[in-house]
Amino acid sequence: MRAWLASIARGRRSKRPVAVAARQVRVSVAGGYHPDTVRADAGRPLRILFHREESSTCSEQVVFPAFGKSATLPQGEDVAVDLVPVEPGSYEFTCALGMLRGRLVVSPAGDTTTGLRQAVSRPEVTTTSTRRPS
Ligand SMILES: [Cu+2]
Repeated sequence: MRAWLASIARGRRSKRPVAVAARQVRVSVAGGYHPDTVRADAGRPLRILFHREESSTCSEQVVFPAFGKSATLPQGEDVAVDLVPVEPGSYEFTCALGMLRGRLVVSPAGDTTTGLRQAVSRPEVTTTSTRRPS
């Protein structure tokens, strides 16, 4: 049954590979990253648009070590960093020398409850309404 469901899920995904729109997030850079936490879903393309609002050379580079990606951020320009996070988890992004720090938090695929998960996982919120009357 599990394998069957998994094969259906796989089939659906391979039939419509472009159905998942990229999530786009803007991050401004000025003495740090604002916001400093970016959320993403595993398997869903992510575009982070960095906008550096300062001339300090400290923040001229942004590096995503876990993804082998980096970008130069000219002052006052939008620079896109495109990623496809595969594994759920928490990943750091930093300036070239690691002084400025941000975080990319990747939720498991199909998890649409990002940000609500804490509330949902509380026992008193767990619903019993899906249980069939016997
Ligand atoms: Cu720096």
